[in-house]
Amino acid sequence: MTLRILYHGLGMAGKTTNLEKLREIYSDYVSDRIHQQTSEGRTVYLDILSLSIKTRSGDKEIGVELFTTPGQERFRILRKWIFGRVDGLVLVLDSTRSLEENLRAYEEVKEYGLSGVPMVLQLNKRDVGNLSPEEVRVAFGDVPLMEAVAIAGMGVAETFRAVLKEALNAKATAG
Ligand SMILES: Nc1nc2c(ncn2[C@@H]2O[C@H](COP(=O)(O)OP(=O)(O)OP(=O)(O)O)[C@@H](O)[C@H]2O)c(=O)[nH]1
Ligand SMILES: [Mg+2]
Repeated sequence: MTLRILYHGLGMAGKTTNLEKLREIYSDYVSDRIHQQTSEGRTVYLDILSLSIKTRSGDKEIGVELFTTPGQERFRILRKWIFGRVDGLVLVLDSTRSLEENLRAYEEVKEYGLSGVPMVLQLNKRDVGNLSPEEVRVAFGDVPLMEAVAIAGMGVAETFRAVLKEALNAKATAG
């Protein structure tokens, strides 16, 4: 079984940083990795981080492919391909941007037909931003919400574990 987990959010929200930190945290489990970036460090096509992890009981190995959407407008056309099959979604919210701006990223999720995909929210850039978790909860309701400082690695593994759990639960329910 391979699970595909998409990190989506506004440009510069911290999607690539999440994958970078996960690559460090799960370095023993990394099977492959692609990162294509512009000279300014923005993601061009996408990042892929491929992990091979064991279930809690240790009897099964599952592949997890993590990928991010490129935030820059000029790469918008690529997103239709990227949004193909997705088992779990992390919506990376940028605390330095308004709720309205962040909600635009969620509109894209719906536009691309992913509103039924298991989702968790990551409220990133807690070290510099003011967007409040309460405000986010009002907008999104009962969706799991993790606060993070991705550049410091805080909340990164927690977010990953949360989305993995949601994705696995959904798979188990679907049979
Ligand atoms: N202060 C602060 N900066 C962060 C945090 N997370 C990421 N950044 C910075 O924000 C910038 C953008 O981060 P990326 O991870 O490249 O963002 P992205 O969402 O992949 O951006 P695109 O690929 O262009 O869509 C970088 O300079 C990061 O170092 C955080 O928690 N706090
Ligand atoms: Mg990126």
